[in-house]
Amino acid sequence: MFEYAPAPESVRPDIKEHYGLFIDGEFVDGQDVFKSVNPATEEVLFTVAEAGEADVARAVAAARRAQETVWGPMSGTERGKYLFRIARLLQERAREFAVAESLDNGKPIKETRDFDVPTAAQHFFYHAGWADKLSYAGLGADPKPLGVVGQVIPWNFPLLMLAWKIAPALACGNTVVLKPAETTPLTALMFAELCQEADLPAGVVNILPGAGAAGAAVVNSPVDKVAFTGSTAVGRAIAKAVAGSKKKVTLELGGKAANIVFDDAPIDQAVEGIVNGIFFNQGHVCCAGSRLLVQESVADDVLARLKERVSTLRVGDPLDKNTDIGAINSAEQLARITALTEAGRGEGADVWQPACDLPENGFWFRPTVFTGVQQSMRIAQEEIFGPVLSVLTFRTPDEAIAKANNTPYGLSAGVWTEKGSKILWAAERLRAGVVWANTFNQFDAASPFGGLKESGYGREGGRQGLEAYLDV
Ligand code: TXE
Repeated sequence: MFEYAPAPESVRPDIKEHYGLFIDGEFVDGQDVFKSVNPATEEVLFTVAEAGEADVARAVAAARRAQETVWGPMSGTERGKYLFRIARLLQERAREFAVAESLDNGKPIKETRDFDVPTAAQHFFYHAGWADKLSYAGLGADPKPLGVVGQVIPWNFPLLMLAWKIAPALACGNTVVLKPAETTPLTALMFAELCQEADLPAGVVNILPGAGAAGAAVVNSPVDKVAFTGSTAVGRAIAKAVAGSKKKVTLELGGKAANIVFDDAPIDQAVEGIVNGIFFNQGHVCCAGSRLLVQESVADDVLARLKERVSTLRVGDPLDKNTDIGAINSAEQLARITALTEAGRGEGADVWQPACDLPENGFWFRPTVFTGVQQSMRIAQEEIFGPVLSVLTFRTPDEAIAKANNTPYGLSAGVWTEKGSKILWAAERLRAGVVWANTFNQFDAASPFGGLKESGYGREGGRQGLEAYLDV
């Protein structure tokens, strides 16, 4: 996608022993301190200040001042220059960010190196280009920023979710108070340092680490808009909290995507797509292809090839370039995955895992494939958010669509077939915000992303993503 600035392979990020909250351009103390742990070793990586209500209030006031006096009145051309500068600095420090993300999150370095960091940089480049062209976005002649935006993000793509939130908000002339997830604040804090390096005016970006209480404080503060990515339960609580206020809200929540393999699909290609769909990022992906729907006539063949392929996946050290599946992000998430997997066994599904050694310390889960899955089972309905695939079969295309749509979610889906007409037929019937055909997990800053049903509302990316940050 983008060329990296040359850097030695062994580059290590300069991780500080302690980070403060980033408010009004400076690192300051918070109400408390918490630890961030490397999920692959359980060692403490650093300590970080935790934001309380008073800190959030100070950050929102700083963001308000910056929005009204500097960032809002600034020309789009000038704002774009800052965003380009941020994008270039991210590229220059790409190796460092990739290693830091793998250490704090547990995901494999080949993913942070080839996906998370370059895609985050791309998001800033893309939105830098919009900053002086908002009147051409087809959203009205003179769209205005909303003001101060409160943003709460999850731990599965810490830097990328930050980019998805901050880049469009800033391009549109808003300022930001962002709370990263409690288990993965590192790259957000490094991004704060990068904002200083870019000479971004104080108060335009504020980063406030903390847990759910800090997130709730951001949601309840006098911001003009709330943007959230996370669980459906918290999304629901946020929608209730802002109901009746002037605050706008967009929610990107969970998913239970169907990856549908028809009998005329290119099977080897489909198997790669199934593996990528569920095992990318340990399955900590809202749009993960967590349900495989395979046509009965090819099911045995697909499953045999799938198991063979899954047996080759390497589980282990996130910093090893050959690792395919890294650490589970936290003990809590490991417990959730384990509990749902046990529920699948209990409900009578057949479980298969390849033999592989797991490191002694840290949080790990073997790639897991459930067959004999019924639609009513919890593993067919609930988001597991781990490397666990539930396989169901179908006989006719109509049955495939009915099964695919039979969950509370509607974020994404995949279709594998030789026939273009079947792709269009399926895409029209699938209740999902994103449908991939003969591929999976493809993202582009120019392409709007978001869900239907309990997967939330609003779009991120593309021209449509700007609408969430403008009065039009
Ligand atoms: O999510 P939470 P968790 C799903 C996935 C996972 C489950 C639980 O199924 O197994 O959610 O994960 C902040 N007000 N997804 O517990 O709690 C929190 O601090 C405001 C799907 O980690 O939703 C963090 O910053 N904020 C998902 C963020 O919300 C609150 C990504 C997400 O945490 C809050 C993550 C509150 N009351 C989990 N409570 C996706 N869509 O990609 C917590 N937070």
